Amino acid sequence: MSKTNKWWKDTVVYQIYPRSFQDSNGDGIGDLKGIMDRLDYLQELGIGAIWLSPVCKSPQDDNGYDISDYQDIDPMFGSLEDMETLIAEAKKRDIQIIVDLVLNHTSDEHPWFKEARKSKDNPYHDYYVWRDGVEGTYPNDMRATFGGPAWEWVPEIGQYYFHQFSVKQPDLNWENPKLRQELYDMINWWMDKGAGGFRMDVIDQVAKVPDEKITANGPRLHEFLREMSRETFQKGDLITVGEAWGATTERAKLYSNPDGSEFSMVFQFEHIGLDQQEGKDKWDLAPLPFLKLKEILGKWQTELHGCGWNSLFWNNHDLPRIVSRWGNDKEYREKSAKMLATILHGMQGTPYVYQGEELGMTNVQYDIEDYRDIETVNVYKERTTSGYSKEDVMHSIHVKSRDNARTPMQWDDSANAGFTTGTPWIKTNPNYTEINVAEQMGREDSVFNYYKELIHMRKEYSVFSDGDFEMLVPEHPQVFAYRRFTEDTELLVICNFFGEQIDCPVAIDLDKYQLLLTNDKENNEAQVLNPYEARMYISKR
Ligand code: TEU
Ligand code: CA
Repeated sequence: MSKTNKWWKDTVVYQIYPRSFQDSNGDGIGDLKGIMDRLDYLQELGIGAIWLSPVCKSPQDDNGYDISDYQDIDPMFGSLEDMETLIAEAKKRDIQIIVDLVLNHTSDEHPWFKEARKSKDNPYHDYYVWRDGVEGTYPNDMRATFGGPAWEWVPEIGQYYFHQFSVKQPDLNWENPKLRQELYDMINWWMDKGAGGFRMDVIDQVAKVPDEKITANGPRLHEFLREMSRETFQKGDLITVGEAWGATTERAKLYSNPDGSEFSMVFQFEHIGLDQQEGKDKWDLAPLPFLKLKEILGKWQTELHGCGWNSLFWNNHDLPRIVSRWGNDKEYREKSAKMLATILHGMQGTPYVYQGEELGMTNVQYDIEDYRDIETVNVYKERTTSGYSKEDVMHSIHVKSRDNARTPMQWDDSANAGFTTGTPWIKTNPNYTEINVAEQMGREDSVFNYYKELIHMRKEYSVFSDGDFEMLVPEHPQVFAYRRFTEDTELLVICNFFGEQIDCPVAIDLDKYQLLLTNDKENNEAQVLNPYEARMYISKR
């Protein structure tokens, strides 16, 4: 147990993307009953919480991140009763359910928006962000994340509404205190239902000021978040995590202030943009600057120590698979997947495992017809009509598409990977016959069993949650190494990030340390690192 006694400091969170996890009724879409059937698997892995991507009622324009009823479940996933059962069944296994709150926008099919667009004096009008204008002349040139202008014309009332994402995701107006109260009531309702925590979608964008082209980190952001926390989270013992693409360490200290005034932690994305060309977007690929990766992760470790809390993740439903991205998904797939896990889980913070990451699941290379993600479909259209070659665009999509993370979970080598008896909503990665849960659970040296060990170690040694952090050999071009230390224990993590054998640049004192975990049991030469080799040492007592 960590010194500060916050349960979420010793736990590992598992993210489920419900539509791709487990289908229970053969319609090809994962659902809540499917998740219930797999709770024993998650308990075996050792996780303490599940972050469920949105399951509320939604037209599914953005796979549930466009909510039309915050207080009901989409029939595609089940019923409210199923959700209550899932929360209760998970609790029996000491697993909390983290509900995904999409508070920056709703669906355009949400009753609030349907009212809001009726007239300027409708009581719900001011729940959203409107600007007067004339058709064809946008209030300004802001663009939406999924392509096109960020403004949509509503002829009936002669106004534009603001949307940072798709046209079907109108932005909520947080300047309106009535709207904020309405959201808080809804959050409290989920707390009464037994939610163990919340993940907050693009929370750094709620305090926008469109006239000044401010989207992230608006001037009233932390004022709003403190109010929300006071009115809701602080009444419970929850894990709360905000998604904040624009977070700096300074801001993260506010978000994750140990006084509990905002959240438990945020997802920060500073390292996530490293393999793209500067000033361009995610599709404009660049090699990973390894030294920069170390510098950034190290900075977050030292700067938040004692005055904030990190979330640790390589993957989520928006990101390509880490083993394909920064590891090697060919001959060193298992080894590099374990190496990446070692780096992440040894650091201070709460680790997140995205479904399938614990198997070393990989990216896919589909034809454009087989992609389902709105962002991918739109960028293909946009780029192929604006001069990029089809080959270039498809290459970027293969490397970065969000659908890399959204292919069905690979349970076994039966048809459709055991995900569904019907036709899956998105094609299964053909490598499921080789990479799947059934195969890995039965094999001692699998990626699954390695994750399981990492998760258990965190519970056993408090140095994982409490220890100070020191980056070792920061300028070394191949090795990611660091030590963690408390008054009585030291943890030493050494990883070869690349595929060549090298001399270990860190001197390992074997009188002082004992090996805790390795992905290369065959190597007896402490001062030689094999390709993608990862080791964790702990000081002897
Ligand atoms: O993502 C926030 C976000 O900014 C992403 O759209 C990001 O820019 C993109 O994925 C990069 O490729 C959150 C959710 O995680 C995402 O799934 C939603 O689509 C988005 O918000 C809108 O709700
Ligand atoms: Ca289903």
